[in-house]
Amino acid sequence: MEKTILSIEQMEEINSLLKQKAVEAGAETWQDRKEAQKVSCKFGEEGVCCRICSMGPCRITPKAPRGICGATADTIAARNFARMVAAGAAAHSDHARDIAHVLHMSSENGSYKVKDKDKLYRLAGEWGVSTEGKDLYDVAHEVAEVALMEFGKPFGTLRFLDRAVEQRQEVWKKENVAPRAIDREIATIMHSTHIGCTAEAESLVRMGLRTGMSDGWGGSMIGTELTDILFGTPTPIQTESNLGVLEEDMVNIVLHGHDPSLSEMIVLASEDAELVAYAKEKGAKGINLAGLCCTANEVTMRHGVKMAGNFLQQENAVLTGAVEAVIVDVQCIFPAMAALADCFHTKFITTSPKAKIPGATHIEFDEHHAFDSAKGIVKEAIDNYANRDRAKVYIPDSKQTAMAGYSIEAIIKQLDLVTNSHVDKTGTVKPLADCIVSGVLRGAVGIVGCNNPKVRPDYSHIEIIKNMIANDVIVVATGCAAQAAAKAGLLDKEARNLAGQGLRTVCELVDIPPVLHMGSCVDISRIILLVNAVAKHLNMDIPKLPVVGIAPEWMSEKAVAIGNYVITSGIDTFLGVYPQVTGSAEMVDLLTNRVEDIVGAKFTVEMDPAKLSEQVLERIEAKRTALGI
Ligand code: SF4
Ligand code: MSK
Repeated sequence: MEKTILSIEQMEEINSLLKQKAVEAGAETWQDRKEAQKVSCKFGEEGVCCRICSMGPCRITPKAPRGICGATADTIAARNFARMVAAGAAAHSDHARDIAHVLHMSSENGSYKVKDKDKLYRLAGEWGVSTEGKDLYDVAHEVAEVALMEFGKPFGTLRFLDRAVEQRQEVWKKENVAPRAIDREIATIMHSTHIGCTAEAESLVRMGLRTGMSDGWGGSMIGTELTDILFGTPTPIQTESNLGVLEEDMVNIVLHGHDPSLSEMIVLASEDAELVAYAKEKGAKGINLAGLCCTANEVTMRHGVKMAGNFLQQENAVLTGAVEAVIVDVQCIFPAMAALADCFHTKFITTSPKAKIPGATHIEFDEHHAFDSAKGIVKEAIDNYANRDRAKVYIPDSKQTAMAGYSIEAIIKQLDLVTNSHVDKTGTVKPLADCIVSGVLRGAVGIVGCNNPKVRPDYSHIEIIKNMIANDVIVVATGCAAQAAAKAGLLDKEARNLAGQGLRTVCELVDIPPVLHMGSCVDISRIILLVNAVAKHLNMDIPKLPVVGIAPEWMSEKAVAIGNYVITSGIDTFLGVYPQVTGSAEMVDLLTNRVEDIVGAKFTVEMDPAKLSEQVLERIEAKRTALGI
């Protein structure tokens, strides 16, 4: 046990050793910048600073309770919050749009091919795309076109809403939170928050719910489905995590960002015989890939690529002095990485026109010649191996085993291996539902989201996960939360020894860890669909289930969009960091109380992970009591 599970103190010790390397190299890190920022601006923190027109900026104080146009704290905080939802939904959904374009360019002889034909045909069936007598790629292209229409279709609501349990669909219709086209919802928020439009907080909150839904049941769900079709639906796979996955004598390439259309090609390129031989020619034993953030989750799930770490680990990777290249695409990339890389031999390579960073080496990734383009980028890393300064190298001796790749299909299959309870081809969630109803599992939580220096990094994730599993609550995780779990050894099957008796028994029977890695941030759509499948099986609306979402260390606008679609899906959501709305009592009341009357779920905010865990367990037990189970 001691070997597999790493304590937060052990993790922090490694961080301080690396921080020391930064000091020696004269490099600045996020800790220095946090320190330089001193206390956050109170107006920004509370969400009551408005700068959406040039009469402002206006800040709300007791002496100045209205902006120049008359906007109140409620209006300003609500507008700011709604715009965060719009930006988050845009980021996830634009990622999905790119994947749809990649599916549209897939071909038998091109770089991008269809890997999961069954899933493509299932989706074609769901969307009414005929397959009979058609070439596989004609079907793929038509499905991609239908997906692309979801972004801008003029009429109707999103297709994936039909997947939801009927009771939930009724709520969405009644409350007018069923999203129309994805881009339309984002544009509507931007319009409604323009000066002189919506001033009513509740109306903006409702728009946020609907726009969040355009992410969760739109962009993110499209992203996940089409990524599986292109690159394969994940199956359980063993990997390793933490900075110890870097190798002394290999070309180390760290992939960071989100879009698998780049990272999948880099994986293929790094296995290319010609490039491996080239790396050996340059004196290395081979090419070693490791991932950061959600790109790590994507390539781990499908190829077992090792995970270097999560959001606040990105600078640490460079500080090892052993990384030849950090290759990035979009989202969650510190602009500071360029200057940091300059203190070492590391090449910081940006590849997307959507995320150019001053000081980086920009090599635009060409999807039309994807494999060759990826090979060119990998070659840059190999050429840099000779420049590594051995005196600066420090690879921490810490490497945890982790299981990843738990798509819904994989979870159902894994449960069925033992229970053999289903007969139809696609399987059923009956075993999972049975475990919850019988009380062997008290409930389930999804733990997701980022790191945030406002709280002790990784501590909240790890503490909450440990508290959940010790109380027989199964955990599914995505994004940087999943990687915090991986770094601590909680994705190892051995971690079941930390679980309560019920969960431990389930883990032993079906041979799973107590924390299931379900993928990247867009893959929270997998969690939503799993919960939805259990609700359908039990024929009840989602808010009744003993299921909760937790984002202990969230920081991004994407996380705000996610929170909105998770509650609109009927799942209570606990946050470990306050949203910037506390300057408006109306907004606090709406998000933590009245929104429950609209969608049957609400936000709870608690920064202390022990207290948050207690509240989650209480909520789960209250739901069980209400169900009489
Ligand atoms: Fe000030 Fe109103 Fe302009 Fe905002 S919209 S900056 S509150 S005048
Ligand atoms: S990468 S959004 S820091 S989870 Fe998806 Fe991690 Fe949060 Fe980015």
